[in-house]
Amino acid sequence: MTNLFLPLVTGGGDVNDPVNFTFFIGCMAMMAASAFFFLSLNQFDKKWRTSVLVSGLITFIAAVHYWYMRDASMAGDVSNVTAFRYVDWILTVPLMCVEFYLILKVAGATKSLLWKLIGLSVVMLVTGYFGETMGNAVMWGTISGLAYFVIVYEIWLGGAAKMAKEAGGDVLHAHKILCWFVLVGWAIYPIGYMAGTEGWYDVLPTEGLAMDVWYNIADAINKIGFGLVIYSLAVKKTA
Ligand SMILES: *C/C=C(C)/C=C/C=C(C)/C=C/C1=C(C)CCCC1(C)C
Repeated sequence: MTNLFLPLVTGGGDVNDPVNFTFFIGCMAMMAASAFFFLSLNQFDKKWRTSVLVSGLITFIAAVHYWYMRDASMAGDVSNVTAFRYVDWILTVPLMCVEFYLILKVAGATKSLLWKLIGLSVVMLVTGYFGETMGNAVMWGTISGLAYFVIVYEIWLGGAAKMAKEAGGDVLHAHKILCWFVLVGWAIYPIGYMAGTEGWYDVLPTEGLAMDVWYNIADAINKIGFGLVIYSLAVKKTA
């Protein structure tokens, strides 16, 4: 098994290690999803093409970062994995905010809603990066978690929720599913963070899986699954 992959990487780590293995499979899944989204573009009405394009950009940006993270992980270069991880997120999470904005535009979503969501995600991610790289993981993680809760509030009960209700029908339905992704799918990330950093939560059984395995599983669910919700909304709206 190892020989099959070794020529492709610089490091020479063990592919059977769950962290390395999920980087390989995650990379492949993100590539396949990108091909799927990009090649489907022509079938949609112009208005919905941008949304599906953004789904493809999210998985494509992730695929490129997974390529590098896979290499860094095989080489045992943990700090580069962390850097690539957060560069990936700082690009893809705002694009997910753009997805919310694009589907709610029919109900009059404003740029201010978009910037609010983007601002909150930047706070969430920058503080998370500080927590992973500078110590004080509990403090930074708490600030990050607060920004995350405000995002959850905004889309479930705040301005975005009102617009989704106004839009109704397929848009409301898709918005609801995306809300569940953010509430449940995104909650996997703080679990991974707790598995990989030190704090009061060391007593919890989260250490059973390595931080990067949690993150890789979460990314597959949230990037590909989220994209498929947008895809199926575009299919319904085009039919
Ligand atoms: C495609 C990537 C996505 C959807 C990444 C999402 C990342 C998060 C929701 C991260 C959240 C964090 C916390 C809520 C607290 C601890 C630090 C983070 C950054 C892991």
